[in-house]
Amino acid sequence: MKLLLINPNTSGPMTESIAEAARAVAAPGTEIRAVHPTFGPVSIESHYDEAFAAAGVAEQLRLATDWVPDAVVIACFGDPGLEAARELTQAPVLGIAEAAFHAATMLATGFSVVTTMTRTCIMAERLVQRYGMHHQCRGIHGTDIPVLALECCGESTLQQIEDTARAALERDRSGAIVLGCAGMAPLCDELSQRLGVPVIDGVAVAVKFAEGLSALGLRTSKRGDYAPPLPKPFTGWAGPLAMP
Ligand code: 2AL
Repeated sequence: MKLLLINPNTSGPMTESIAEAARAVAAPGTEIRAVHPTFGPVSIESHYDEAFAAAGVAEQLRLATDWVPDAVVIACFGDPGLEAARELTQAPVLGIAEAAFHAATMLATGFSVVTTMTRTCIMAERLVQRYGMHHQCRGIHGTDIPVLALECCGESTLQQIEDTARAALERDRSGAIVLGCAGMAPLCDELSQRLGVPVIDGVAVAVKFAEGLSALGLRTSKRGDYAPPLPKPFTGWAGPLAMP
């Protein structure tokens, strides 16, 4: 199967490390193409960043005409542009936050999220509510590690995430940790070993869910609001992204 992995931020090195984490768990028959938008923020840490990132995700789906994917993964914890992406394709589209939350609820009665900047905790909280996960999500904890610092993550950054996760497990009485940034994907195995509880990286989980849905022949519903967007002109720089 062909899996389009979209990193909604425009960092090349982060796109590569996310792709590596995705390929490490992918089945032998899964071909992963990793891309990022041609415009927008290098990291996504605010509503403003997210607004551009959502358009960037749509751009990358519109560009995927010569290589039509069987499934799509949006690899940013805010799941920017997820529902727009579902309008644009029949392939299943998975956001890493939604995928990680679902996996966590199957592995523990309660989970905690450990993320990057504290300000993004509020954004994650709203995502949890939108997905109806507020009964199982017991806490969201910031480390104040900027997203781009995860590109070259040393022991002190890893230790900071581990310490925050340990405190979260204790304080929230949680059974699992959800990693709140795609840039944390390469750290998942090490953190799992250190913490001794399920540590869920949404990138890995979304790849496996995508493979499963695709293998079952399940596609995004085109009945209702995930039907293709109505054709109309777009103006200004967004002109080329208009639906014909
Ligand atoms: C993210 C993420 O996954 N990628 C990015 O640029 N920002 N999310 C986050 N909470 O830091």
